[in-house]
Amino acid sequence: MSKMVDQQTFDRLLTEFKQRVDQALEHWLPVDTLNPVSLHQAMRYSVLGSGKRVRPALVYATASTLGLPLEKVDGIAAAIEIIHAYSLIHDDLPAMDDDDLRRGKPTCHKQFDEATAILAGDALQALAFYILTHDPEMTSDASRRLEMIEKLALFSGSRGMAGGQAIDLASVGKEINITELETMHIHKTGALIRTCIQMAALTSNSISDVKFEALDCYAKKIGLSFQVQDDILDVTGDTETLGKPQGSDAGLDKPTFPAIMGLQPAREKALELHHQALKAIDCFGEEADILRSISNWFVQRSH
Ligand code: GRG
Repeated sequence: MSKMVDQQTFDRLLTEFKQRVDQALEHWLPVDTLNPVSLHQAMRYSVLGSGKRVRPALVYATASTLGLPLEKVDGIAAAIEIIHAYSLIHDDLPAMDDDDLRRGKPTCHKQFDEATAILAGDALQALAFYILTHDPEMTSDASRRLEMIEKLALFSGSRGMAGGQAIDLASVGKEINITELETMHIHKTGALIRTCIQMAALTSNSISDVKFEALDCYAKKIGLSFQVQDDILDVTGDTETLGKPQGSDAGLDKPTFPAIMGLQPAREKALELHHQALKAIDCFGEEADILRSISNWFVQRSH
């Protein structure tokens, strides 16, 4: 019977995934002695070091579930983490959330300056697509490579993450209902999480449509549970553990799951989404236990 991996194995796998993607990121990021030095420093500052590396973990866990060699997805994991880093840099800018702290350090525009932070985000976004066009391990099939590039473009653009951010900014100070809140997060956070799983699955030459759909359904559920837990932590977490100011969403008058439905119902919703995610991948055996554990991590995490 399928279950979750034990905590020790889970911690070991997460460390292994983090080390793999950190190595890939180091490989693809320009060195900080290269001109323009401050731009390259800002890119490296925002990508390397801390960060939970949730999205790379999902890429590797999907590859592992499908029995694929992890080298095939190093480039995908790095490209998605780089898109994530760009989104955080831009999200923190004065024109957006205007945050001073990210991952326990000054935000990119505080450490450097606003123009450098904007350019670092822009350059990181371009770098992600450069990786996908150049990584030799991903696939030897040019049309499959194009399909992967299309996924990342679609899910990170106006019909995905950037669109979700636009909905988010437009909803500040407004009363929105739970369906509207979900729509915002399905785009803002969920789209990139779906990309991780879909892109990793696309490196397989033999995955069935049924299994692809099962993984995508799992991704949709955990994309939302991750965000519900994020909102809960904004209320219950502390600044030091979160690495960003506690209460920052409430402070910006942003709609959140606990604000709309109450803290306890939000906790129950996160758990329900976790159980739906587990059910979605019922068609897999113990090879998917790592994905089951990641879903559990998403709703149990404290930062
Ligand atoms: C600016 C185009 C653009 C998009 C920004 C993702 C996003 C959209 C903004 C981030 C704002 C935010 C705090 C969203 C909540 C969920 C989330 C994505 C949290 C940050 O991701 P983690 O927890 O961060 O994976 P680490 O630091 O661990 O990588």
